[in-house]
Amino acid sequence: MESSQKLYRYKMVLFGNMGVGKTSLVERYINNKFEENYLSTLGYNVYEKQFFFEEGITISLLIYDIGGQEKFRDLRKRYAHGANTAFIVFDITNEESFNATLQWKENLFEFAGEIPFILIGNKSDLGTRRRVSKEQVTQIAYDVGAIDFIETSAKTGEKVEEAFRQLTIYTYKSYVSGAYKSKNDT
Ligand SMILES: Nc1nc2c(ncn2[C@@H]2O[C@H](COP(=O)(O)OP(=O)(O)O)[C@@H](O)[C@H]2O)c(=O)[nH]1
Ligand SMILES: [Mg+2]
Repeated sequence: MESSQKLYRYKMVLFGNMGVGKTSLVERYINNKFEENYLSTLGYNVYEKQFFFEEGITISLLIYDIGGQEKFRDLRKRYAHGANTAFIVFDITNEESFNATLQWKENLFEFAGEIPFILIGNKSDLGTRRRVSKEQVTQIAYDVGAIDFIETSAKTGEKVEEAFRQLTIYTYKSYVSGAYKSKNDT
């Protein structure tokens, strides 16, 4: 029995337009699979992924994936309540989803407080249909105060694990250092 094993648990949410690939990213990370079509779900699903960080420290990410009713503000509010960390996701082939980034950040902060988040440009496998330049993304990532910007493909799996891992570690480090105050502490 490991008596000195400490478990740190954080709630993560994903914000971004419908269709950008939020559910697909979660499915890829949790189950390592990709399906072209998902049935809309009501409410939200919760997954847990534990990450062995170092001797004696395990970080658990509770990943909340919002379902098809995500356009409703009340649901998003319930969904985001108490979240510690987030992805804000857009689709690199969809300009409208990119232009919504600032609004998503404001919505996230309104419901969850000022929590750390990574900006994700998903569908990197569709590079030939790219509608958003890396320069534009670097700028908006800076403007909204994202920890980082990562381009992923839930379809091929490119950078998906890295993105979740990076968020997990950054979240742990920032809450432990006191840079952010965990809602779960109060
Ligand atoms: N080519 C490609 N399609 C993707 C990717 N991620 C998601 N999709 C597709 O985009 C659509 C919306 O994905 P979904 O995960 O349901 O988006 P959500 O509404 O943000 O949860 C689905 O048809 C997915 O198969 C990706 O990385 N590449
Ligand atoms: Mg979804």
